[in-house]
Amino acid sequence: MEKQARIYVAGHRGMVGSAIIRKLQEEGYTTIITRTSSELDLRNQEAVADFFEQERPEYVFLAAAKVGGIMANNTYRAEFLYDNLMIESNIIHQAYKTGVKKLLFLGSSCIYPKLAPQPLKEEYLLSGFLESTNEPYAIAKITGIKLCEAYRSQYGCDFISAMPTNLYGPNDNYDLNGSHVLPALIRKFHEAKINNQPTVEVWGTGSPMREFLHADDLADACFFLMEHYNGELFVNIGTGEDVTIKQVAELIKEIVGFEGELRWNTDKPDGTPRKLMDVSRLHDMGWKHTTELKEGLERTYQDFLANEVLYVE
Ligand code: GFB
Repeated sequence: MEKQARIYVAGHRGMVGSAIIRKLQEEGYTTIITRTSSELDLRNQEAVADFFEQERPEYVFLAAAKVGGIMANNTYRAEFLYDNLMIESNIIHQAYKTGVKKLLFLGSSCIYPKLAPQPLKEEYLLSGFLESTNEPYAIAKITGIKLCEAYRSQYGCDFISAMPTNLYGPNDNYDLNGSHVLPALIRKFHEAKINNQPTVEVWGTGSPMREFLHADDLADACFFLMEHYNGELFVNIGTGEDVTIKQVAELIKEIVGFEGELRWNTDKPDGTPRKLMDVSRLHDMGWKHTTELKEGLERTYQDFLANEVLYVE
């Protein structure tokens, strides 16, 4: 990508999009195009068509999506399917129509079958049943991958897809009903410490395993792929290491300095037992993450403290 290139980052206010913007700015890109959701409803086909006609982006990072943790996925099943299908269909189709040079679509590790062998290799896609709590989101993300593949094979578009593992970092969602596990636990332990509560409720059994990647590492990998990859097969992005929810809960408890007890609520779902990414393709290309979990969580807790008023309305 030339430094003056017109780059559209869809979803720039979210955790992923904002990390991509920081990375592009750091690299000296000067023409970054953004729209808030109130300026442009990405579910609206006509509005997206007008936007692409007017702005004519040359490169697109498709980081806009309706996202959330296990409860949000399971509760708002219709929106997780509809909103995500509309957003990605509209953007990918208009990118094709207006001759975008390259597009990167971001998916999720939940595209893999619930009981796929570990670690998850890219070729395990569509080899078994999905996990039920996030099936609508996974179906939408699988569709996004297939859209990129189809526009590539039929029209020769350079559209690539990347599948990040579970993410965390600045601008995460700290709403306890909608958030993922790390921001939820940072907030719960912090508030419990401040209010001298004896216990904190943690969901599920604690036995599921998750891999966590810092959003800045993800942005770095997205930039790397945009510069160096133009294959048909999507690419996993992760650290290649995972921990149990119990281990990560203990780690956050220690970082925040909460001294009470954890109370496991097994009425809440565990979700997928394990979803560890096989990141050997990305490693073979020459990219590796730099932020380890403990350091990343310490930074994230500092960011939470600095922005608590913004993050917790
Ligand atoms: O991060 P999380 O919501 O999403 O939950 P998934 C991960 C694990 O942490 C589950 C447990 O086993 C939860 O039961 N957990 C423990 C908690 N305490 C909490 C808590 O207070 N809040 C939350 N949210 N979880 C999502 C998918 O799955 O991951 C999406 O639903 C997407 O589609 C995303 O793929 C990356 O890892 O289970």
